Amino acid sequence: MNPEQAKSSRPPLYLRKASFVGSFPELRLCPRDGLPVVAITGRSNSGKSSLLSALCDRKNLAKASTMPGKTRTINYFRIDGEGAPFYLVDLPGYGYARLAHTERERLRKLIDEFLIGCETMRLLLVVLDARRNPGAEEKSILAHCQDIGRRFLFVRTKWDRLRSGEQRRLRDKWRAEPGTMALSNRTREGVSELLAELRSVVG
Ligand SMILES: Nc1nc2c(ncn2[C@@H]2O[C@H](COP(=O)(O)OP(=O)(O)OP(=O)(O)O)[C@@H](O)[C@H]2O)c(=O)[nH]1
Ligand SMILES: [Mg+2]
Repeated sequence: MNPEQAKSSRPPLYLRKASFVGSFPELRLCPRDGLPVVAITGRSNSGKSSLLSALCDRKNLAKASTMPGKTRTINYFRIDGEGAPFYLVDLPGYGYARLAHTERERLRKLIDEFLIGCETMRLLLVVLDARRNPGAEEKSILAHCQDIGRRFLFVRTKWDRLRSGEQRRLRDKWRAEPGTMALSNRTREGVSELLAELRSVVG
C-alpha cells in the first residue's frame, strides 16, 4: 500500500461533539460570541443538511428533507471536540422553483446578508448535486466570494449517483477549477478530505 492509499483508507475523523444551538430567522439574531463559522449554502435539495449530518456522523442531525425547500432558517450547530470550538451553519436552500416568488426573494436576501455580514465566517461550502451544471446562483456566489476574499469550497454531492466514466470526466474538468470537490453523503466518499479542510480553517 502506498502512503496515499494508506491515508485514504484511514477512518474519517468525524466532528463527534455536535449540538444544535438554534434556528434563527435572520443574521442579526444569530449568536455573536466570536466563534468561527463554517457555513453551508446551496441549491435546495442539493444535500446541505445531509452533508452536515455526514460530517458529524449523526443520522438526521440536520433532518435531511424529503420535501425540497424545507430548511427556511439559519440553523446553528456547535462543534466541540479535539480542536477549538466552532459553528457549523446550515443555511436555507435557494432556487426552489415552487416557492412563492416573495419567499424565494426573502431567502435569497437572507443568504446574501449572511455571506456579507457574518464576520467570523472562515469558510463557505457551496453545495451542488454533481449531476447538475452550476447555474447563475452558484456562479454569482463563487464570484462574490472571490471578490471579497472569502474562502470557499464548491462541494459536488451525490457522487455515488454517477457512473465511473462520468466521474472521470468531471474530475478531469475540475482539475482546472481549484476548490471543487466530489463527495457522497451516502457512501462518505470525499468526507475525510472535507473534514481535513474544515480543521485547517478553524484551527
Ligand atoms: N444518493 C445520494 N443522495 C443524497 C446525497 N446527499 C443528499 N441526498 C438526498 O437528497 C435529498 C435532499 O437532501 P437534503 O440534505 O435534505 O438537501 P438540502 O440541500 O438540505 O435541502 P433543503 O434544505 O431543502 O434546501 C434527500 O433525499 C437526501 O437523502 C448523496 O450524496 N447521495
Ligand atoms: Mg436542508
